[in-house]
Amino acid sequence: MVRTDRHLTEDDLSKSLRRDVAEGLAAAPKTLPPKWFYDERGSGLFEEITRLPEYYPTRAERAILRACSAGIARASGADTLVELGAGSGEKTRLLLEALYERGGPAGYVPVDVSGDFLEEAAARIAADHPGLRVHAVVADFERHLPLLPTGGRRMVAMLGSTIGNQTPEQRAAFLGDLRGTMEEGETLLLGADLVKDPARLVAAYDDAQGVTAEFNRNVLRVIDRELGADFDPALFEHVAVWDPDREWIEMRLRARTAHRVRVEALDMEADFAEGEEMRTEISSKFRKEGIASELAQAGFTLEHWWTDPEGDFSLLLARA
Ligand code: AVJ
Repeated sequence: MVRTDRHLTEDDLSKSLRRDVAEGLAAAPKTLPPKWFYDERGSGLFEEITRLPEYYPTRAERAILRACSAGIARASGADTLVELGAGSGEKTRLLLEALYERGGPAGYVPVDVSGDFLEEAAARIAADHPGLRVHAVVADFERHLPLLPTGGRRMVAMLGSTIGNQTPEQRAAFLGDLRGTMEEGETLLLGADLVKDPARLVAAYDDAQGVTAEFNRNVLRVIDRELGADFDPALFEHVAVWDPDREWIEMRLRARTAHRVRVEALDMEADFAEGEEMRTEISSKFRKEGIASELAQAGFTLEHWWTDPEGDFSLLLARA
C-alpha cells in the first residue's frame, strides 16, 4: 500500500538550483548549499563515505538504533514514523520494525526531494511490511512542513545529523516551524553528531582515500550538467576545517589557480582568484546542553538522550 504526494517537481528543483548558484557565486565569499551534492553519483559517493574508516557517524548511529530502537519506540508512544530525508537502509527498518512490533496499525511517511529514490524505497519497505500504510511525500522539508500528512501519533525522525547542515539561525526557524506542525505529545527523533577531538572530526571530512574530496567536487559536476557551466573540478582542491567557535566543520573548494567560470543557463561569469575558497557545506557538531536549549526555545522538551558506547553520536527524543 503506497500513496505518493508530490509537492515538488523537477522544474521547482531546477529553479531553486538556479537561484542558489546565482546567489552563491555572486556572494563574497562564494558559497554553494550542500543539498546539490546528491545526484546519482553524489549519493553513491556519500554511501561510500558512510563506509570509510574515518567516517564514524553512520556506524555510531546504527549502533544506537540496534541497541535502542525498542526503547525509542516505547518512549515515543508513536504509531507513525515520519522520516525527513528518507532513508532506504537499515536505520529506517530498525525503527519501523520497533514501531510495528508494538502492534496496532503503523504508518510510514518518508519525505525526500528525490521522487525516484523515494518511490523505490517506499515500495520496497511496503513490500516487506504487510499492513504498513506507506505515504511517501516528495517535498523539501525546509519549505513544505505544513503539507505533511497528519493523523496517528507521529514520531518525526531526522537521522544522520542532517540537522548539522543548517546554521543555528536556520535551525531555530526549522525547529520552530516543525513544532508548529506537530500536535502536543508527538515526538521528534533527532540524530546529532557530537563535539569531539578536532583531529577526528577533520579526518572524518578529509579521508585518506579522497572520497570526501570527490563528493565535495561533485557539486561542480552537477552545476556543469544542469546549468551548462564549465567548472573544471580538477582546478579545485578539497578543504575541511574545524571552526572551534561555531563548533562546525566547514567544507570548501579552493581554486588552485585564478580562472573564470561561465554558467550558460544563468548567462553569468564568476572569477576565482588563486587560492580563493568557496564554502560548500557546514556540518555542525552538538552538545547536550546546547541542543536541549535550542529544542526548548522551539517548544520541545528533551526527554531521552542515547549515545553509542564511545559517546560520538546522539539520538535524542524530544516531545512537542
Ligand atoms: C549527510 C549532512 C550528515 O555532514 O556528515 C559527509 C554529509 N559531508 N561528509 C555530514 C557529509 C561530508 C553529512 N550529512
